[in-house]
Amino acid sequence: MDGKTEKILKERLDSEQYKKLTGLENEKMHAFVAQYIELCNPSSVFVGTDSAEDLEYIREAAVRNKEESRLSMNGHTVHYDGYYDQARDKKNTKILLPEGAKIGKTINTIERDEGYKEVHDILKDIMKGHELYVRFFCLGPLNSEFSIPCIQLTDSSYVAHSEDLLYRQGYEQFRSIGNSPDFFKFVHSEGVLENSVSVNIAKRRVYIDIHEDTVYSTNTQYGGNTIGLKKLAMRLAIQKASREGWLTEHMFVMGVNGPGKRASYFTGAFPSMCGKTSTSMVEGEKIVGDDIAYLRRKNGSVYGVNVEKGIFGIIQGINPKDDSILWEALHSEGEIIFSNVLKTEDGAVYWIDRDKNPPERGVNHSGEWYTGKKDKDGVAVDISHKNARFTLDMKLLPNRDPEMENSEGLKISGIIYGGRDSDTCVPVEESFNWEHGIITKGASLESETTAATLGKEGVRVFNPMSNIDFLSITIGRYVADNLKLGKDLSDPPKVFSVNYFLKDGEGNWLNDREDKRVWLKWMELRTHNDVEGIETPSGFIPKYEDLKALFRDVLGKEYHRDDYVQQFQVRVPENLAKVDRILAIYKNDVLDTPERVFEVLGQQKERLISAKNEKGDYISPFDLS
Ligand code: SPV
Ligand code: MN
Repeated sequence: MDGKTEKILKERLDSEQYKKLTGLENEKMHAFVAQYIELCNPSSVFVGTDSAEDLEYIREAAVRNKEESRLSMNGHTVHYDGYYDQARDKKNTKILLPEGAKIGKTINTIERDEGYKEVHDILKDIMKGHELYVRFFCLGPLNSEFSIPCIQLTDSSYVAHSEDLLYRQGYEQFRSIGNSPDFFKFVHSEGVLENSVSVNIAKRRVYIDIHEDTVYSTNTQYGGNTIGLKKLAMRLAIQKASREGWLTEHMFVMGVNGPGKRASYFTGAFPSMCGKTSTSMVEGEKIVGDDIAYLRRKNGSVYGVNVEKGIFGIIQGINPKDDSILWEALHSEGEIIFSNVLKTEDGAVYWIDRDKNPPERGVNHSGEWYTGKKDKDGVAVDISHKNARFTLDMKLLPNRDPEMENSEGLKISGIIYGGRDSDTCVPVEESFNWEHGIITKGASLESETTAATLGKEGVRVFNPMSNIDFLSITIGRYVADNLKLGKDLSDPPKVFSVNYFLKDGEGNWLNDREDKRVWLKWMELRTHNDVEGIETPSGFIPKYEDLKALFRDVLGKEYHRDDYVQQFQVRVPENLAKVDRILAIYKNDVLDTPERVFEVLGQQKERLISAKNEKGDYISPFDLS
């Protein structure tokens, strides 16, 4: 290490921490730690290895620093983010780009030198009076071609603690890379705290340096803005994947059990609040991961891994009937961080729609809370925040698939795209082939806004592969990378869409929440060609007989013909409108749309028009087979 680095580290680290840091011989890592200690100026520095003692230190620090407080159940703690710091800050999240570089208008950017100056000014002395935690993690399974070593600097013990639950420890992984400069770096500071929450929200920034693989996050605590390895690392990993020929996806990974002892792996991309975690957690199947996957071409197929090992999940609505496994885990002893929920006097927690007996008072993200409370703008304060979360290591879940640590990754049989769609797509459909699936399902994904998000309800938002918030490359290049992943493979995954949100003309749901368990089983059977599909203009849908049998076997329910027809009829006008909306976006808003996108969407449109001419606007599946 150079003289300046050595001087800073010797001065600012006690001998034990110095020994841990220099136990890893990596010059670039040492220089990075020294640079940000000097700039951020913490009062002390703690370096974490993978040891149980070091994990215990972080756990205790989170309580000592009052970023978390203990609940009555053993291992449970609660953390609060500031009232105005409850979600990802899209406006202040920017990619640093050299002058003149372009990545399209959906991605927020700032000129690199200007961004550096701004964020370095904010970081100056920001950790005064705070302890800095230096932590090592690994994205993806250890010792694998998927592994990406990471270093996190943060002055939040809550962030460090969350990462301990969510990511594989990486001190030893770092040792194995020696002096390699190839790792991701994160600098986070919560800034000045009052009542344990960040107060300088006006200086909240998430700035992403895709050339140096570094992300800076300031004056915020909410996990989506601060947990470096989660959505911040995704931007770096999407760049890296594009350079190296693989994919970083906003996807769960799960094993679906088929006949006999067969299990087939699926990945699934859904925008936030569209049932992604609950799908990956359904009863009877196995969870590998609920949020982020890396996918690679291998052995004539696609292999995937869960980038994480824990879940940072939405808690609103979790109830014993629909989420039996999570419900049980959230009510058992074990290390769980609840965030932005209501804490009652007896140290229990409550969230929106937990059950029908909400307590009348307690403490939540707004401070002391009581029924009818309004905030300073006169807006009613819910019992918990809509984006309130739980954080746990998946080892607390009985349905966790131990194959998640397989360093080879898992062979993916199917990829699922799902969004919130009240009137267009059928509940489940298989595409004709990889290219058709990527273009008409993944790259055409839309989701309707809900009452839970700001603005008007029911507005369709374009969200290709549910990854639009995290892209650090142009949409055209990203779609081209997706097309390439499955091209000419002998055994590519099948590509499906699901839609849990269909409504009838009166606004009633056409499906129950548990029906997704049937769609999963049908997709599993299709990946082995065990059942036939019915060809429609937009893909293959299930036959009534097959669903009838599955509804009976999986849910013990009678499935009626009328329901099938209502759910699976081809809605030609709505599908045509969707193709036109998507074509317009790729024509007008995307800089570098691959030509195949126009061709494949154009063919879909022609198929829809000829079906309409032959059979009318709404076509029963019985008129197709
Ligand atoms: C999501 O919103 O997609 C999440 C939570 O998984 S966050 O970490 O905020 O991205
Ligand atoms: Mn997510």
